[in-house]
This record gives sequence, C-alpha cells and structure tokens, in this order.
Amino acid sequence: MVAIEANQTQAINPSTTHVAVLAFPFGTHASPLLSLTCLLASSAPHLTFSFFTTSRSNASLSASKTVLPNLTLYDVSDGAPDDYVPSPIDPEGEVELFMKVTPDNFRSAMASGAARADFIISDSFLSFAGDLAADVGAVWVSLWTGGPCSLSSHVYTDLLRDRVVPARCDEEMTLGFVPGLSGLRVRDLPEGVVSGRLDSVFARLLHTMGQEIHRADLVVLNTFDGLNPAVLSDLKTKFRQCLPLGPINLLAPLPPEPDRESCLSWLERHEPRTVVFISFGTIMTPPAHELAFLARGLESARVPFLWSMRDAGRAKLPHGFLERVKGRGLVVGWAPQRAVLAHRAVAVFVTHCGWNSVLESLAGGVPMIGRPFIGDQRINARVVSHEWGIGVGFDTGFVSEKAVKAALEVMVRSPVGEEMREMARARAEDAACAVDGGGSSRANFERLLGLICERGHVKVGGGQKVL
Ligand SMILES: *[C@@H]1O[C@H](CO)[C@@H](O)[C@H](O)[C@H]1NC(C)=O
Ligand SMILES: CC(=O)N[C@H]1CO[C@H](CO)[C@@H](O)[C@@H]1O
Repeated sequence: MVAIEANQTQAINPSTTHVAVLAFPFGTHASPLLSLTCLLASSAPHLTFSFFTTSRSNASLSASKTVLPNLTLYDVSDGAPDDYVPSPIDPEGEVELFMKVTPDNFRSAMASGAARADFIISDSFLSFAGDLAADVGAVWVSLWTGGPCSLSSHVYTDLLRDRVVPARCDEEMTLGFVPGLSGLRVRDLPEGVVSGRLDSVFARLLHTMGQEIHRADLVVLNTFDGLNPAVLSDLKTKFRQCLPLGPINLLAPLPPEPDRESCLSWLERHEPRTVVFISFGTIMTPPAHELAFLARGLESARVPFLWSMRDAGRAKLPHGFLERVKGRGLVVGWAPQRAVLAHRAVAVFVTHCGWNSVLESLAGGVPMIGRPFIGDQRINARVVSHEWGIGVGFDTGFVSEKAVKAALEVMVRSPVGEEMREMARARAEDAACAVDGGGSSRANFERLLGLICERGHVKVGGGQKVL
C-alpha cells in the first residue's frame, strides 16, 4: 500500500485501491451489501475488498461462501458477552449492545485488516462511517438497503415531527407535505419517527442516519428508476450523487439456496398461479390468534399453500390443522424464498413486507398480501397495495378467518387477482430491464464501479476530494 502524503496529487496506482465494506449485522441488512460487494469484487479483480461484519451475521450469509481471491471477510465485535442469547422479545437488545461498541469495533478490525481504505462502503445505518472515511481521506459510499419511501421518512423526520403531533393528528392523515409521500398516512410511518419511543435505540439511530446521509459522497439505493419516481426524484436533490442500482437481488444474484424440504419439486406438481406462499421472514411470527385466523382462512378457502414457518409458529396452529390440510398444504421450516417466488406455480405471497421480500416478490411477478409488523414494513405494504396496486394489506393484522378467506379468494381466483398478477409481471419486467445491459440500474452500477476503479477522481490534496 502506497502511503499518501497530505499534499500528494499525482495519480495513484489503481491496483492498490482498497475498498472497506461495513455491514449493519442484523436482520437481512448485510445480505444485499455483501451481494453488491461480491459483484464489485468480481468485476474489479485488481482491487482489494474487505467486508466487515459480526461472526453471527457472517454465519447467516449465504454469499459468504462465494470465494473471491480479492475479497476477505473480517470479524467485528458484536459487543455481546460470549454466552449472550438474543431475546426474541427484545430485538433491540443486541442492536444496543452492538451500537455501544461502534465505531471502535470497526476501527480496530479495519486496522488489523488490509491496507488503509480508499473507499468505505457502509450500510446507511452506520452514520459514523462518514467520520471513519474522513479520518483516512476515503470516499464514503452509503447503501440504503430499504425502500426510498422509508428513507424519505427518515430524511424528513424533523419536518414530520413538526407537523404531526400524534395527540392532535388523525392516524389516517396523509403526508402530502413531504415530497413523494402523499400516498402514505401517519399510521404507516415507522415507529420512532413521530410515534412510539422517540428515544429508543432504533429511533435515535435512524434520526441520525436521516440527518447524516447527505454527507456521503455517494448514496446507493436498492431500487430502480421508475419504481417510486416522485420520492426518488426528490431524494436525488438531497444527495451529492444518488445511484439507484437495484433490485440488488437481480443485479447481483446470490448462489441458489438449498431446498432441503423439497419445496420446488412440490411446486412442480401444481398448475401455474395456484399456490399461496406464506413467510413472515426470519424475525417475525404473528400472534397465536392471527395465526389461527390465517390457518382457518387457508383451510376454508381450500387453496394449495406452501408455508415457511419456524417451530415457534407450529405450536400455535389450530389443533389438527396439519392433518386436515395434508396433501393440499406443505408446511416447512425453511423455504428457498427467491426460487419459490420465481416459480410459476405461485399465485400470491403472504408477507411481512420487508423490503428484500417485497423486491423478491416483485422480481417474480407475484402480488402480495401484506401483514406488516415493524419498522419500514407498514410503508412498504402501503406502497405495494396503493402505489403499485399489486396487493392488499392487513395493516392492523389478520382480523378474522372470513377476512383472510376473502383476501385469498380475491388474490387467487378472481379477475382482480389476475389483474394484479399482470401488473406485478409488468413490474418484474421493468426490474429485469433495469439491471440488464443498457438499463438504468446496470448503468449506475457501472458508474459506481468506474468511480472505484478510477479512485473516483479522488484528488488527495489539502484533504479535499472531488467526485
Ligand atoms: C464467514 O463465514 C464463512 C462460511 O460461510 C467462513 O468460511 C469464514 O471463515 C467466516 N469468516 C469470518 C471472518 O468469520
Ligand atoms: C490483485 C489484488 O490486488 N488482489 C488482492 C485481492 O485481495 C486480497 C486480500 O483481500 C489481497 O491480498 C490481494 O492483493
């Protein structure tokens, strides 16, 4: 690694460029970041990439099995005691422990790692990455892994807190005063923006993120031009450079996931667009009474279904359910979600509306029945149903067997459902075009790659960098 003097201005040998990538190691955050890193590293084999995350997060990443000679994974401390067991009822607990040891955990892992970083690509949640980059004169690239509407709700948090006083405002009030968010209601906002505990770990982290993200030299978004045009064009005015290059699941596909419970061969035995796929992700399980409404609704609508459910959920199913639906329903502990959603047998996806799940459903052209729980999920569910028109939402949860049955019948058997599938397929085509040669996301990826390969025209001199 060439040491850079403060006044050095001549071109730097590009073969020494080092890109350090800092993950937010919770939920599914690290996965799109690692996919993007793998694509950059395989496109620029002459550069050096280091990926920093906790060992718990690394263990859950399927792309970490991709071996690239110029990409090295490094452990950072998660701040938790050795015998720590994450609590399902306090998901903020481990985030709090982790945030307490940042940024020193990253700083020391980076010092033990490869060379000084020329680029720091961080999850946008890690606002301190801006200071780490400034310390070493690196370019800061911030990746927002969620959707553009939720990002906007954090960028405009102060305005929202000013205008929306929960005690005086109707939950149904729309957010017409925020550019691009006129279709959303107060009740769709993530907790901690205007309601709930404004001083929780997450609320503070996201508030800071919303205020700091504009300092990034580049903001990379996991969406594509045209998907949420109004909010995206507003965000572009807020950032120095904004590169939507998603869906990352299509731009930089992960290796196929294992299918140990034979979901795909089961789907093979079904007619196109007839099966309901249900998964609430790795963190959420609906409460027992809602699981019962959903199970009974599936039973009475007599639709074939594939349900990916952890053991915690199984115990809450109605008595005798699994026996009664044998042959028509398949309940598994884990399903290869991307391949399932890409399968032609799937008619609708019952989902918590995490952004990765929404994009995977969109990529497969599958409309959704949303049952959002926390964070950005209510915004995503609202965007799916009201902006894209490719789903229905249960934003207060599954309220009865009858309501579930009606939604399933509409989505699987009615012309309305068929129309939504057609619109979802059109969105899937747009997404595929965006990441294809000549598409906007592909072009933005090439631009990011070009900037990194040319060192972003970084002029190291007087501490200034110009992109
Ligand atoms: C990350 O996980 C992979 C397996 O998926 C393992 O080979 C590797 O050693 C791990 N890296 C670190 C730094 O823990
Ligand atoms: C050609 C080149 O720079 N390869 C690098 C790939 O990454 C490893 C470690 O991350 C470096 O040691 C190599 O120099």
